Amino acid sequence: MGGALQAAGEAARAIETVSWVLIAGGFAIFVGVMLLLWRSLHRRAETVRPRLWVVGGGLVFPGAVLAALYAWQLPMTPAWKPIPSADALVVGVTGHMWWWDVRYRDPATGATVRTANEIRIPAGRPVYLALDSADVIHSFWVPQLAGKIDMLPGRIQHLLLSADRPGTFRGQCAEFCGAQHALMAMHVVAMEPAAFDAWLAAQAQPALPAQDARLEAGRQAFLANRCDACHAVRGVGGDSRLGPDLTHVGSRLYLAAGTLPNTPEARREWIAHVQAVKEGARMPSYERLQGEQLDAIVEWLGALK
Ligand code: HEC
Ligand SMILES: [Cu+2]
Repeated sequence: MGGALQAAGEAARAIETVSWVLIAGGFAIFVGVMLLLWRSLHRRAETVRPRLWVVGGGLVFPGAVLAALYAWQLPMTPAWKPIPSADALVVGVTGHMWWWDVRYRDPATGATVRTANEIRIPAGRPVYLALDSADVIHSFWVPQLAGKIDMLPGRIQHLLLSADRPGTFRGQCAEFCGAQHALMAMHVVAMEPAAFDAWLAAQAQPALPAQDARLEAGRQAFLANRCDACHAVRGVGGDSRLGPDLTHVGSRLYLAAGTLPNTPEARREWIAHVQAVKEGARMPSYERLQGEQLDAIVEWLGALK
């Protein structure tokens, strides 16, 4: 996983370099100003030439520093600017209060492949993200891979990122977007290219058929409780986009935008007590769902790999 400050992609590394230069330069200038202050306090009798200090220290010096910094960082901006590249993988991400809808194009059929809250990418390949929002302004930020960019309703913003190596990189919505803004995280999982291709091919498939009577009971309970009014499970029912696509929810690492690890206990907790786990989330708590029925749904969702 690694800390948020460990850059794992080209764009993030450029930002890291610029940050360190700005911090070091800012510190050096601060020390210089403090030395001047110290000197002025100790040599009261010295006559100064105010014009020299105002023009030199107030105009020429900052002008020269800013111009030099600008010239220096200019060649670096392509590293985080989206340059359309034939090789790039295109991924669409839409922010919702408070989760992420994620879309790929199936290379075999051209059909849209939908998932949520987890963005898998092939390591070493540029990824071109098309970002927008379904409601308020969100902000897409995976610090180890790239800078942050706002996700706006009705407008597509672009971000180019790449991961040097396989790994899991945590992202977080970085624009206050309502009560559960803090629980709007996501994970970018960089995989070996062959593993990624296999993953995408599997995600493009409809939901796995229920293998036994218990899983079939879970599938029926899901439909009987009208979970499909908000959730799509391809091949089972529902085409609503009010909630995350659950076709392969069992293959995800976390639930509800990084809120809970995807374990059977957490799925049970989530479904029965959504409003205790993530108050205000646009899904009702199913407290009346108990015992067998709840267990069956929890197991069936886990089997949707
Ligand atoms: C009114 C719409 C609605 C209904 C009905 C609904 N959900 Fe949800 N569900 C949501 C929304 C919205 C989220 C995302 C919440 C968030 O993370 O903020 C969600 C999240 C989830 C998640 C986590 C998915 C992920 O990608 O992390 C699971 C699992 C889930 N719901 C299962 C169910 C089940 C099972 C039922 C029926 C018993 C159900 N939902 C009924 C709207 C709904
Ligand atoms: Cu947000």
